[in-house]
Amino acid sequence: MIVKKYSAPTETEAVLTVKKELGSDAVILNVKKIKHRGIIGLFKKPYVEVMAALEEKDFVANVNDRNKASKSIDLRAGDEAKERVNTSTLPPLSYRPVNPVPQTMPGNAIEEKLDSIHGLLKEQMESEKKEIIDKRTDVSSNNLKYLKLIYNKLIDNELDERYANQLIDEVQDSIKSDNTLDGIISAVYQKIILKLDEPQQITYDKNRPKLIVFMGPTGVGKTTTIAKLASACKLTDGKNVGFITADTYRIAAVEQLNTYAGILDVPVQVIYEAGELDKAFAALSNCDVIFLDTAGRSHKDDTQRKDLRDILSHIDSNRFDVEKYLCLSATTKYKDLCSIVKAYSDVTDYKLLFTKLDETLCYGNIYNIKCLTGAKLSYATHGQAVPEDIEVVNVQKMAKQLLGGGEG
Ligand SMILES: Nc1nc2c(ncn2[C@@H]2O[C@H](COP(=O)(O)OP(=O)(O)OP(=O)(O)O)[C@@H](O)[C@H]2O)c(=O)[nH]1
Ligand SMILES: [Mg+2]
Repeated sequence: MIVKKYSAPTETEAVLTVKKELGSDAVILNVKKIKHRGIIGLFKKPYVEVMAALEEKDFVANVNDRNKASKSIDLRAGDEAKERVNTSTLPPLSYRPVNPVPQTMPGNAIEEKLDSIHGLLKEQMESEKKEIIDKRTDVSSNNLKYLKLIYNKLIDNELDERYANQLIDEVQDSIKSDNTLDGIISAVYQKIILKLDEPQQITYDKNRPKLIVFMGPTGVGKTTTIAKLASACKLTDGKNVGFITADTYRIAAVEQLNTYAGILDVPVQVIYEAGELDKAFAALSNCDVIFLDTAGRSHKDDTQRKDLRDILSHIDSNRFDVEKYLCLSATTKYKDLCSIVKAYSDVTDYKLLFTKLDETLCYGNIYNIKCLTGAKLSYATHGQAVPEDIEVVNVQKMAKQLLGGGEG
């Protein structure tokens, strides 16, 4: 894994430099605003430091692909930018940071919060009486003890053993034999962020209206989440929004969406079967963004699942820029989540949207389901309040939580 720091006057410039140098697969590990210290610092403008990482294989591929004419850029902390970035030649920038982690630590430390994880693990190590036994018992080194403690922390946070082992194995392969606890925690932290990948959010296509389909089990928060996102679409992004509900199984469901539609002043169409979709699309022909709310169904019921398939097969992807979100509650048991995603395995290209993060202390299942499905993460909701209780998944925060940093 390649980890590099880039500094620039603004976050956008720093991220553009990352994308230019490491390519669009690079993952932003951290963003911090740096103020110059001392009296001289009062006269200097603050700058932004971005830490980015990339799997080595991607880096090699990017280097090979990179235009030979492009010169290297030295934007180390404190240095003046030696070359301005020509933004017109860069790959598309999909990164929009949400809640960057506040930073106060200077220099090389990766995260202020990782210190507390370090303390936590150290304490645990001191109180650890029993011998650490794992498949690598024959090699006795501090590294293995540290890795074992980190492994236990990940399991405590409900990471599936399979994924925890995979993480530890990959980190073990990449660390030096005499690493410090800090170094090892940082390596695992960075690996988790790379695995969680850059979360996706709603994008707009200039040429086609957007159709956003919400799927998922009963009661996970689909309709509430639609209201949260629709509010941002309309009020922040200034889009013409419309709603379609296919949830006619519960009288209250139509009423619920109608209530949100009334508050937001957006039109609603109700459909009873997939065949009525075209009529609904025609009625919403002036909308830039249409949210389609499907009925929450038992993933175990084949007939109910067929209704969703009918709806999806009726959608013309040439006419609409379609995005599908599979809503899952972060409070659902891992075994049930596995069975739910299995039931949706024939639906292609969906994004994962996790709800009810406020009702759990452990986010391991989010990591597990991300790894299991390979689908991109998107938003996470953390409460019932509309529109505010939603954000794009903050992978840095999540990685810290998985390592025990969110405790207390
Ligand atoms: N604590 C918490 N509650 C939430 C969150 N999102 C939604 N809810 C609540 O979960 C309940 C169900 O929400 P809905 O939006 O009706 O869920 P749904 O998936 O549309 O349900 P069905 O249409 O019946 O399948 C409501 O009481 C919501 O207020 C969240 O992030 N946190
Ligand atoms: Mg609903």
